[in-house]
Amino acid sequence: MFNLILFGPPGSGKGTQSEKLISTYGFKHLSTGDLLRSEIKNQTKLGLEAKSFMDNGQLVPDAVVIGMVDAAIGANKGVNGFLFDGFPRTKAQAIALDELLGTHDTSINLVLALDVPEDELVVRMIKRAKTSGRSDDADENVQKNRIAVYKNETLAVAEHYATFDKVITLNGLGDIDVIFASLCAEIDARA
Ligand code: B4P
Repeated sequence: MFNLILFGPPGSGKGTQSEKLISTYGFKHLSTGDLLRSEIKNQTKLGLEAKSFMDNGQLVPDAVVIGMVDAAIGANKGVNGFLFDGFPRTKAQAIALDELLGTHDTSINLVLALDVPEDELVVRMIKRAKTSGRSDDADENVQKNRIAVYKNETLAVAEHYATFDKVITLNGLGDIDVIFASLCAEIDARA
């Protein structure tokens, strides 16, 4: 089993590259952003709770997200590996993920971090806002807040996995297929 975290700031292309990686490697895709948006669409209690955090560019509380991931891992026993996209986003989530995977006798093999300059992130989110229908894309202040939250809370995830020598940082700027090829090279060297 090979478990991968695709890491990076909001708008760095995690979702874009995840789609390509799952069709090449057959990972089970676990995007907490997608799971949360599905809960909102279905107007579940969890979705209603998550929406106000997401609309403000804040993180949804750890306990809510960890519970959701626990259920998703439990529902997908026997897969070849997970691709975690947008999770973990805090050190507490990273520690919880390590424990969860441990109970299934597996662990994170690799963290691939996409490096994209801040001004490009904003450009991408403004562009995505035209088609995504996402309320968290539309407002520039919300985008700035998401980047600040990334710096204050999410960078600690990369630091956590760096202590286990599991992080590779790649250029996330430029042609999508070139970035994809560089991600594949790192996976192929280890899988
Ligand atoms: P997410 O759904 O995870 O989304 P994201 O970080 O905004 O974007 P991503 O990096 O996937 O970028 P994309 O490929 O779309 O999070 C949304 C919200 O959910 C969070 O703010 C938070 O509130 C909540 N949430 C999610 N997970 C959570 C957790 N674990 N804990 C707490 N809260 C959580 O790319 C962006 C755009 O750029 C696209 O339009 C794409 O077409 C374009 N693009 C991609 N690659 C490009 C390239 N190389 N060049 C030019 N454009 C490119």
